[in-house]
Amino acid sequence: MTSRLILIAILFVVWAGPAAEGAEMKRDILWYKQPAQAWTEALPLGNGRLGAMVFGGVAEERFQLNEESLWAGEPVDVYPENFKENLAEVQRLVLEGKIKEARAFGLEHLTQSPTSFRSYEPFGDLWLEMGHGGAATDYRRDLVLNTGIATTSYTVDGVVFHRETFISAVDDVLVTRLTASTPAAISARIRCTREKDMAVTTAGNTRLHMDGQIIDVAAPEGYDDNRGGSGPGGAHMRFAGRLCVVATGGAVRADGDTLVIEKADEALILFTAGTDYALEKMNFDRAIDPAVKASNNLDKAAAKSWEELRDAHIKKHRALVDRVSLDLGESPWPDLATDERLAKVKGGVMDPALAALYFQYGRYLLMSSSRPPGRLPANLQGIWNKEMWAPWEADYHLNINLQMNYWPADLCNLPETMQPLTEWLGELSERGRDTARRLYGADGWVAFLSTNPFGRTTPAGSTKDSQFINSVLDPLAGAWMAMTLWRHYEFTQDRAFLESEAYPVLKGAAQFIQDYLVEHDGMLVIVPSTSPENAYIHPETGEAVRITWASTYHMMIVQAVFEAVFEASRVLEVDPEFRAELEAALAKLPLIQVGKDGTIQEWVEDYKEHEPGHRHISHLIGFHPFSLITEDNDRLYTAAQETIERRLAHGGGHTGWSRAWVINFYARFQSGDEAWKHMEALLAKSTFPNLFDNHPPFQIDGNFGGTAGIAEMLVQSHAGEIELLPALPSAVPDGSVTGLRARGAFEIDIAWEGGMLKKAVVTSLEGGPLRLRYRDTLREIQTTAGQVLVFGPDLEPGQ
Ligand code: FUC
Repeated sequence: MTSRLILIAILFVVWAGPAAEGAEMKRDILWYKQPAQAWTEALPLGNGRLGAMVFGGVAEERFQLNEESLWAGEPVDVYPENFKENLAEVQRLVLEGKIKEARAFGLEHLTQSPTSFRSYEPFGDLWLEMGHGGAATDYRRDLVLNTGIATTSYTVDGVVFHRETFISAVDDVLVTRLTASTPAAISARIRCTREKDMAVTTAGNTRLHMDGQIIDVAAPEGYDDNRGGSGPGGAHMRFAGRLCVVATGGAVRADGDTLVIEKADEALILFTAGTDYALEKMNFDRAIDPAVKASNNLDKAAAKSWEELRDAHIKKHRALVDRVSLDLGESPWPDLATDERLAKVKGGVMDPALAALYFQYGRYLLMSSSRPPGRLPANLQGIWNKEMWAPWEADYHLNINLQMNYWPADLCNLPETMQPLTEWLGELSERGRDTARRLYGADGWVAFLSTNPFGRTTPAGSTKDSQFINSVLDPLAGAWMAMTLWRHYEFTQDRAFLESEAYPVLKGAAQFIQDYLVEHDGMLVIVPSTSPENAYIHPETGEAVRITWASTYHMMIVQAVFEAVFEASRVLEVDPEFRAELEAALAKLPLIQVGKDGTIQEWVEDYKEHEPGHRHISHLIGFHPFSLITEDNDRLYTAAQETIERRLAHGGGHTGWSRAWVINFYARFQSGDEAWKHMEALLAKSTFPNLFDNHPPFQIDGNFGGTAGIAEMLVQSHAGEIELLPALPSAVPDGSVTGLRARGAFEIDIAWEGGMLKKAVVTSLEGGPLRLRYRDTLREIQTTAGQVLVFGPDLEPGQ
């Protein structure tokens, strides 16, 4: 047998092996013909808590490791004195049009050091220095999204080597298995490294212990270096990693701070890690010993065989992944590697199958970075970060980014990814209640632009200026985030969730807003206000300024939150008085204005924008992700279209997430071809070889926004109906999707042909009214829980 045939045989055996895998499984695979040279070529694994980037090296394998809670710093909040009184002064100045004075006064009185917090950190790197040489043939590495297993295989000196790695959500460990086509061929040195503050020791001949406590690093250039809390040597987070090797044949021995595998037939390496972070405290809990936690975890996993670990992992993984399948047609280059196909798109030839892969990858990334055993939501980089000070701290940004991360959660049938977000947001809102009271004397809770696992709910920013402009001026960022919980209820109809988890958070957001609103000219408005992160040209001074009152962005959040809380309280039959107050307040909100250029006015006056092509398109949140502007309102709908066109004409959509938002906008405009054009641009301009979104730099929101955008081309349910194929691109005339979800708790399968609906299957998960639309046909049916309805091309009942 040639080595290639052996390789194929091994691949087949491995593939056909586990009973958990059905023969019918369609495989979504990222694959490459060479090892990753850069981090953005490596392949991500994750179980919601642990993350790894697999490089697939030959002479040396590298797993760059993450643990979701490994953050520098500690809880630090800042409470400028007399905030409420000084805010009142800023409000007065803004309403009198004294913007410059308002800015100077606010900057001085509403900010306080430390303005910033520290960063999410990588755990370190696990290296496997292979005993064989580096000259390999028949190289291939891949990531099978359906199983969550990354595989590297190659031949050196006639021996086929094979490495499979996954991170199990069942056993909470990273598992890698090394095999070879001949006995006694596995020799490797195993090292674990981290830039700072970690001791590595061996325990016996088969274990590595990594123990540490974070030591501060310097803030990046441009930051006010005033991060507060404990500095160097202070009380930062403790962490530990535990690794063991189980070899078959040969020997394993300790050598300094490394382990050496000698001439084994096969070797299994298990790794896990933990910290002393406790979500309930949003702080360290020194009663938690991360080393004990990690060791216990490792011991349990090490008692299991490779097959047991792998089969349990695959079963759990597939239970989520398999819910949705998507076929957008064949790739023009089915035999090319993923990076080669991406290069073709960059060269101007779209690949529909690559878009479908991107979609499944988005689902894969969300479940890998936000699900139990994880407790924290997906941050700006999901869970994957290699920098000791990550861009924007890899924090939670609440003025689009964290929201976008969860756009696919329900739509793409991964409701369990909402769990960490829900719990974290619940804890955050508790901290935010204290802040609302202390800073504003307000009820409810507040959170600003950027926050973290330590529950920062006071304004933050890298400098005082950014603390004031991005945070102080945007106290409704948390309220926008709360709407994600409302959407989860809309999709699931889970009343218990609404009652115990969503409603307290939503109501608190509405209470804060209620207290923060100011009566002005008979209207209720937000003062001061801003529109993330854009500026307008002040008509008198000609300067670019960002302070205003009643920005469209803010007033849309107010309306959306009030309407959601109104509806939620009605569903739960609670708070009738509060509901009446909200209703009265809703009647006093200013109407959305259309500017003289025909666009939705971003600011309270029809100012000239400073950056007409700005990446943030916040004045359209009423259109998407909210549905305050729908086709029913012709004037605003047309203005929303003009808005996006104007942004794009001036270079908008140039960052990954901004482009992803544009895809969603066009899907909502039912312009499938435009949406597709921007999907192509997302791949061509903002995607790395490992299909990570390139903001730049890597930022995961674009992946999630793009994923949701593709789903929104196929099913929408924001306007009181479930609409099938609302924005089907003409480039995708034939295809199918199964398992998407819609509001009202429905699961949707669709097949289409020649650009037309062929068949739809709607499963009613909870029972209730179904309003199903395809083009001009609307069917209204009362369903029962579990009912499966089949429809033909004109939505006539079929089979
Ligand atoms: C906001 C955006 C940037 C980036 C950062 C994380 O500041 O304007 O584009 O996404 O968040």
